[in-house]
Amino acid sequence: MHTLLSQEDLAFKALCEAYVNRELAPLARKLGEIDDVPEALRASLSHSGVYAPLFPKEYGGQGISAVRICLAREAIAGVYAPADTTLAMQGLGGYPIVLAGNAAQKQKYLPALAEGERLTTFCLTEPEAGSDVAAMQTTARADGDDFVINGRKRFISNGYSADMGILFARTPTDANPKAISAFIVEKEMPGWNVHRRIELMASHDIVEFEIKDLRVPKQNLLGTVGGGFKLAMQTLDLMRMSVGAAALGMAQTALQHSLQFARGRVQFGRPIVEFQSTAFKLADMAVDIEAARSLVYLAAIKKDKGDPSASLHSSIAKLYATEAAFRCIDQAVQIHGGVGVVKGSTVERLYREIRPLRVYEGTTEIQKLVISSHLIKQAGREAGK
Ligand code: COS
Repeated sequence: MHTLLSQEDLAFKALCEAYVNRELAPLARKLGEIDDVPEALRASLSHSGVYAPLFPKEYGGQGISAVRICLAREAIAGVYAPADTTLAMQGLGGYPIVLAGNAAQKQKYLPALAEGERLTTFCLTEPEAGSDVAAMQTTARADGDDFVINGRKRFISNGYSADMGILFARTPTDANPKAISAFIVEKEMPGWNVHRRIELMASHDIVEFEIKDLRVPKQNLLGTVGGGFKLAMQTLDLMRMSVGAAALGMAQTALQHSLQFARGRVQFGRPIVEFQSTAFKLADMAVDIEAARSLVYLAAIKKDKGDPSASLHSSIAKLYATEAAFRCIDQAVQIHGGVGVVKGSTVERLYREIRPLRVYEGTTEIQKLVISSHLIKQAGREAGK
């Protein structure tokens, strides 16, 4: 698969892997499972260079590259999931500004995000609007020079640690009563409060926000009134395939640990790797990983080329890679036997960490909806020819 990558992509991949081995892995051992972004992690990520493919050159990045976002997530996620979450949120909260920000907004926010000086988040999901984004109930009402926002946002990753975020709210007009708009919000703005922190099966900075009379200056409207839904979808188009890349990184770690374990673990007088029941599991894992890698890189390459089928392929890659990684990690636990279910073992941690990836940024079932709707539209176009 690596033959598909350019020399520059391979150099970036090597940079990410060197950073992970040299700095992130020791930091992960020191910090352990965390539910916020400590200063040490913030600082480490900000000088690592991994944010660079999320931002244009003129704002401190190296140019948006889906391939490199995927390479960074693949290298990081299997070693330290909280670092991967922070990288992902910098993309989810930064890319809407890249897509729809005006010159002043880009200048104000993007360099600080590219530097890692500010952390951001993406406030889309609500208690009554998870898969069904259009059902959102948070509203923004124009009032003088501001919008006044009221509502709730739930399952917001890095919500506790982020300094700012992109917040989506309903802005009904006579012409479009269902309009949704996007706003740039900052932690200091009164009315944007963490209502509660949410404890997940694997430690994660994730919160529910209560938004009460949050006054956001009109200059913080991102894009056009009513342009928020498409902006959210376009952002997910870029980032969904990279969830697949993160899953791939986790599965790869599970395979490496399983191989090492199976070569050393002796049962019935032989290392268990010599039993076909183990060897076949390892082979199944390798096949799943290679297939997932192919789909993730293909989607990312299509995205970088501006291929119109990139959205379809992003969903295919997210769906396949997260499901495949879940299968691999389950097999890894099986190979490890009792050791695999001991709290604190690598595969036990991965087993908890992989599960949410089949849910967030669009469940597997939502990816199937997106994929089938592309197929149906395509068939309609062909029938109309
Ligand atoms: N890019 C640009 N525009 C898009 C788009 C995309 N990827 N996907 C949809 N749109 C547009 C459609 O073209 C349509 O435009 P028109 O009204 O001009 O025709 C509009 O957006 C509405 O699209 P659609 O009818 O498909 O919207 P639905 O309400 O049926 O919802 C899904 C579509 C289910 C795909 C969407 O709600 C979704 O992605 N849900 C999952 C949310 C999610 O991932 N949450 C995780 C939060 S982040 S951790």
